[in-house]
Amino acid sequence: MRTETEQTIYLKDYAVSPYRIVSADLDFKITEADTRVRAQLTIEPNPGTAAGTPLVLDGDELALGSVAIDGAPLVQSAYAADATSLTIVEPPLRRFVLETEVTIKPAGNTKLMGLYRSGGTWCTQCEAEGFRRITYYLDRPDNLAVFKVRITAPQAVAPVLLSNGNLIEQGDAGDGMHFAVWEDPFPKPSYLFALVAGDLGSITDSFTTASGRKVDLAIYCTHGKEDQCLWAMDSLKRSMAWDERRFGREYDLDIFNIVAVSDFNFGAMENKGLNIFNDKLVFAQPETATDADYDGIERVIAHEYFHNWTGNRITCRDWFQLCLKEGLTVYRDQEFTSDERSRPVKRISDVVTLRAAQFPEDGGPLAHPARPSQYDEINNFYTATVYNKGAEIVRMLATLLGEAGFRKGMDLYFERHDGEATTIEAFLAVFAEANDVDLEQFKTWYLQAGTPRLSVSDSYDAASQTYTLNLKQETQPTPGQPEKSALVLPIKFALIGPNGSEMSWTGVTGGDVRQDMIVLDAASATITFSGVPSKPVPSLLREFSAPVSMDSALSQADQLFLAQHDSDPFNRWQALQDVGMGLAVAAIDGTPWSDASVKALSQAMAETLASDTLDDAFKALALSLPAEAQISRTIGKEIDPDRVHKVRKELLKAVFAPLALEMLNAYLALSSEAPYAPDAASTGRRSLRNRLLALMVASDCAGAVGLAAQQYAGARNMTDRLAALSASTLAWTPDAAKLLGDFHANFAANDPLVLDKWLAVTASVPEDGVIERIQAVLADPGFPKTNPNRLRSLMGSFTLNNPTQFARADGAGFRFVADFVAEVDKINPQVAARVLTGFRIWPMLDQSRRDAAKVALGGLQTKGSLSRNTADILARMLA
Ligand code: 0A1
Ligand code: ZN
Repeated sequence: MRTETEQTIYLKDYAVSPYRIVSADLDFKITEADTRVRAQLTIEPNPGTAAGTPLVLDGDELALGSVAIDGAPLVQSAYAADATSLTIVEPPLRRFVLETEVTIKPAGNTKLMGLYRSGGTWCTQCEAEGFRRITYYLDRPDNLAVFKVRITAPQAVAPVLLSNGNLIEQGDAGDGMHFAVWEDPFPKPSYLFALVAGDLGSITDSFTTASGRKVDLAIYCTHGKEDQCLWAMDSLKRSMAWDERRFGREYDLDIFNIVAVSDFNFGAMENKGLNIFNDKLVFAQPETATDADYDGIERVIAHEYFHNWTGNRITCRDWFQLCLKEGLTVYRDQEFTSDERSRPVKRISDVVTLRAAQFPEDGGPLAHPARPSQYDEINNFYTATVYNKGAEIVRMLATLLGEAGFRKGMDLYFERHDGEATTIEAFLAVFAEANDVDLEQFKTWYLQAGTPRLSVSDSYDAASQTYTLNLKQETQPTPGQPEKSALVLPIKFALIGPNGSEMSWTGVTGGDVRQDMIVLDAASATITFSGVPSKPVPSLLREFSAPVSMDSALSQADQLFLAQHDSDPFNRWQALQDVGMGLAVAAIDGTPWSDASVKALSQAMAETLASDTLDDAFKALALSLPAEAQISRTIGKEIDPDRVHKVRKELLKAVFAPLALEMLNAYLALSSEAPYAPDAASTGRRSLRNRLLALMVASDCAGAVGLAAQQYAGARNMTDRLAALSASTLAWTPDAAKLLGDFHANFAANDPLVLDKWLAVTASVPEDGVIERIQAVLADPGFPKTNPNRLRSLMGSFTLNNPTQFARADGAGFRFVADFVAEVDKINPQVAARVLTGFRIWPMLDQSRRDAAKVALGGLQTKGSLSRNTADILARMLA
């Protein structure tokens, strides 16, 4: 059962606030010791508010100085302040100005919510509920106000003073202080407020919008890192142009600023006109950043920029609607990357991420709908379900409505809801109206948790030339949702004939079939195609058109046929994965693979590698077996991660060792002297070459260990160096320890973002001794336990990428992580809660591991005084 506590917030309880803040005049006086915040809030009663209705403002860790209304100080009895609120007992029933003065202490703010210091810089993070840690406010997304912000700070330590909107005044404030005044003309919720004060370098550029307006662009960063911001700037300009082309959306202010900071709980934040970024998603240079980093920067820069329309201009009415902005914006950033790079490669990568991050969430104790109906702690709902499944839901809408229909709906959404805080219902309504369709059943995707299982069987009748597909969908119960209903599944498909080309048919009965798509909206359907001259192989769920897990019951021969002939690249890739998965799962269940079946897969891999029509990036993805976690999830219960690891390793060897020569030749042919470039073709080339290296090392090919060491030493960019290092450490080659030491000494020691790579590699080694090594890192007095990037690289990698050591049968991994969570919870509850989510696999493990996990989680529960973030995850994990 879902846990319910006195702090549980329910969607059904949503009510408009009795008052609204229409404008906020904020005056910050920043000093080394503390920050004084004076707020003048212009407030009005909402229609229907009765006289005498108290005004309750949110607050958190604020030291209240004074309170006044319309300039007159309030007597003590006229207001009350406690740990979470300021109540004005009887506010006037007309427009008035509430003036408060509070003091906050950014330097001691290790939660990194509200105003805090990162390095020497003062910066803010307000989503979801951080603004209340800056001043008393109606800290809810449906209160839109215009902000004017005056910042006064010491000139020497904070020469740069930034906030949202436009700079309207600046000058000297005496005593070594200076000031700046910023005004944002667009009404916004408090979660989009931002302020930065620090000694920062910057790069500048400009973008001219389609309608000819010049926008000044700047990226601020630590001095000396300016030249590492160029890729981010390039990505920003391409994002701005793309949103105009693809969605007709122009930027609306004259300034767009980005600031990179080193201490940040998430990736980045879309504050109006002043995005704040985790610096790992800004800084890139070939010697320190990998292709994956370049990719992440381009994606997240685009994501935050796209929020300007989907999130800022149109925001969420309440936090239950989070996926209104997040699912839609992830969809938009995925489309951007698809248009800029390779669409099939992007689709495969996104599905790999979905399966690795969202499916386990949906199938475990933390499952929740994309639009949840209750929460204890909203920060625990910035999840793969809200983001990635949210994007899949939008993608299905686009698939069902077609490109033009989807665009019509989006246009209506922008036209109708600009300047509003709105809901999923309103979002769906514009698509229904613009396309004259009923989306009532489709809405269930937002309300129902769990990954539907789509089972397929088929038959062919040669006499009548009919082909029949039987489709069945089922979703398992999830916490709080024992009953599930049928969803609308758009299943893109084709029937492939014996010569490898797509077949047509003359008639269809029994289902909703639209050209290349079956729409299944019932629990099951039997669809018969007539006029089919020979037995086809069905290619189903092309492009992964719905986020389901599919049992297709195809034979290995049919899967390999698809791997060779399917014109949908996604399903070609999927077919190879399915063959590998089938062999691995059967072997773990006790049915070893036959020589013939492994040989057939090996052959298919060889053909993939040799193909002159497939591109390198696609080949790199195709030449792989499903990850251990993916295999475990397919098995679903009584998992023994050691056995999964062992069997996968043996299968990898059996499939790839016979290709040693082909792999080596291809590897050598892909070597390049060209200078590093982050374009799709160069990235694809490196990814295939590094994939081959990893396969050669993992399948014990002769000379591979030395080749990895050679690539490591001779690498001219971080992509190649890190790939050689992790190929060696994952297989724990005789060189691995030495290479790890070298990487630390020569690359990681002086660059925190490179150190993160070393931490992640170190924590992912699937060998005994790793826990002791991580403990030693944490025990080093120089290790910054307040920095989320460092902690996540170490502990996130351990819990998510090292199943054999995290889920050790003796429970040592679980105990270690539980102790870590208890300790870090006191410093940064968001980081602690996120690391704790790694335990979500525990119900699927075998008995002894389940018992060990329960003991560790139970021990954490008895610790007492856990943060709300961690207590919420823990309660759901154990429910
Ligand atoms: N809206 C941001 C995500 C975000 C959420 C919370 C944060 O701080 C605790 C920071 C960022 C995005 O989608 O990028
Ligand atoms: Zn977002």
